[in-house]
Amino acid sequence: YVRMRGKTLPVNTVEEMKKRIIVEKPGTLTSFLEKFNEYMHVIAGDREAIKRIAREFVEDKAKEGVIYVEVRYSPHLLANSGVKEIPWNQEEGDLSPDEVVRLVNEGLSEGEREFKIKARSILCCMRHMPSWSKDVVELCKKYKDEGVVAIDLAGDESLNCEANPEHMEAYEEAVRCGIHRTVHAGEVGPASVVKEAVEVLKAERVGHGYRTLEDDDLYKKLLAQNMHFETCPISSKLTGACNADFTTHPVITFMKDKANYSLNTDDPLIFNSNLHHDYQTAHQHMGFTEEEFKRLVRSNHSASFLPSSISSHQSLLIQDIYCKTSKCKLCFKD
Ligand SMILES: *[C@@H]1O[C@H](CO)[C@@H](O)[C@H](O)[C@H]1NC(C)=O
Ligand SMILES: CC(=O)N[C@H]1CO[C@H](CO)[C@@H](O)[C@@H]1O
Repeated sequence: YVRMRGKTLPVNTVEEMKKRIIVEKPGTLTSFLEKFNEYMHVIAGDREAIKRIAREFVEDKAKEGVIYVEVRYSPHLLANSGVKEIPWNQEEGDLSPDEVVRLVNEGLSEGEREFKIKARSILCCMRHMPSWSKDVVELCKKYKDEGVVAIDLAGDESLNCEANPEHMEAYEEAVRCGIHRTVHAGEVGPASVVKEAVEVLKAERVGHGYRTLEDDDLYKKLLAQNMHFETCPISSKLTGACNADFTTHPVITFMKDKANYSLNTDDPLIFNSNLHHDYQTAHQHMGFTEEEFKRLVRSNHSASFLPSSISSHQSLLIQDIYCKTSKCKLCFKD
């Protein structure tokens, strides 16, 4: 398939590819992000691949027992036309970010029908590409009723700490148009990035947010506001964002303080992981009890970016799935 498109990967088999991209030992966020260079040039610009990945993503989540998922991506990083600075050293082609969003929406919808779960998407601005952000918010507006629920700001916080004016304008527009907002912040960057995300960009959820704990005043304020933290335990270990010792993980502080937070996978492909692995880690190494999982799953859903009429209906379903999952001992084996 890869050869058909005239593109090459540096390997011959899936196993070899896995070896190249899977992160097994703690590294840095920068080295983790470099893994995308190994394969994104093959997927970006390919209509069939993009739609198929979206559909199969829903299939994977359904198999994990998830019934509602929000998945995030950068439309620009999958396009090869109509983008300032075409990514991954691709030749100019004819797939625009707008069409990427339509393809992903189609793939997710097909997956929803086939696997009977709900899948929504969040479009990412990239810290190092402020010139894309205006497009991103426009795409969020355009596809608001077709599966896109929010805007995000992603990328390497360790290289690009402060939000650029173009990111700020995009987030202002999102606020103005009622687009939900989340921002990767305090993953490897300092607490000041979290402060900016919340105070300037008006984020309603903070992606990761571990380093919020370094600023006690900010942390207390966010606790009081019930700010939501999207934590990703396995990811945080492998990107070096947190200490590899899970028993001292910031998520434990969030748990003890009854913060508003969720457990998420981040990049299951590169971490060779899934949601059960994150829940299991929390159970085995962070002292999470069944009570806490129940509280999490219930508050998770109130933090989803679905309209509230849909989300109250979902609440029962999520609890139902939680019970099934715990009975089948997937999360709690050993
Ligand atoms: C948690 O945060 C989300 C996202 O901002 C918010 O919608 C939800 O109401 C919060 N939950 C609680 C219990 O405050
Ligand atoms: C803990 C928590 O936030 N629970 C909420 C989950 O969502 C339902 C329905 O929206 C609310 O009634 C709960 O208070």
